Amino acid sequence: MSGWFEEKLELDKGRCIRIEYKKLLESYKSKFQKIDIYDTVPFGKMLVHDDVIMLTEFDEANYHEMIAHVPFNVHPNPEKILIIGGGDGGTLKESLKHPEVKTAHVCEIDRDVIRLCKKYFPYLSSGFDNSKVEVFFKDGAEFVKEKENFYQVIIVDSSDPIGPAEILFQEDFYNNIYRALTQDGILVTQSESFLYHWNIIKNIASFKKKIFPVYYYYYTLVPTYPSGMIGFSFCSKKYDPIADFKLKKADILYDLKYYNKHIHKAAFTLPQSFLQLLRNI
Ligand code: SPD
Repeated sequence: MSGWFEEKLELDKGRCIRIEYKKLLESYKSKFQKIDIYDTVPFGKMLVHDDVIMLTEFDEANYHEMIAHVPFNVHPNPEKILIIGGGDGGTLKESLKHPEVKTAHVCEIDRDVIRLCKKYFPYLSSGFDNSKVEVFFKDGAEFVKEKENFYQVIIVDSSDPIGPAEILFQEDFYNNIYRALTQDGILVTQSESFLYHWNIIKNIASFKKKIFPVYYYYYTLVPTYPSGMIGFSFCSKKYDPIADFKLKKADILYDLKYYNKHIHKAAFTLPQSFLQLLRNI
């Protein structure tokens, strides 16, 4: 049946996102969350967790290309990588475009996300069948505790800091990530909108800056997320995302909708008031 989906997460702030759908294709209550898949009028299929939009076919590339290609085009040899969350497979799909990646671990707490995304978004989740990939159905915060000096790149492709992903926005988790990274490792995390979420960003930036010698915020445009954009934290033990950017690697990437070498640099250019906020932390 058709209708309107409403994301009411920010209703207390007087705003919500409203998208018309042709059909609710599936609604499943997993052990961790409600997972809905809609066929929408303007944006193709849409994945929703606990009534919060995770992705649409229209703009998922803007998010997945930017969370993945930025760190992979900075690190010279990202052989072993870890994706925490990312059960839809979009981040994995983009990561596997980098031939240097030899081992890709995905730690997703909810196996039903992978199952349903394989059914409704097969073009996104094809990476799960790649022989370089191993999937762990575990809590990401627990998983990283077991690793030391192992991954060149870790990507935290999480939902918002409520529900199962709350722990992925806490300081202890980032201390463990630091340990799990190699001496020249890079971490990229979903870090909300610089237009709407200053308090969350201020909080996570305060401990990320303490833990990592290199910290930057960059962003991408995603019209179906609150404020139409979303940002990422780029944290690194060694490499700078602009000074160490490998232009040539960016040039040989294929099948892209959003990312290119110009966007890579532009994404780190931030509005004055927000820059000020980050400098004062
Ligand atoms: N406000 C929703 C933010 C969701 C970010 N993660 C989406 C996961 C897509 N792989």
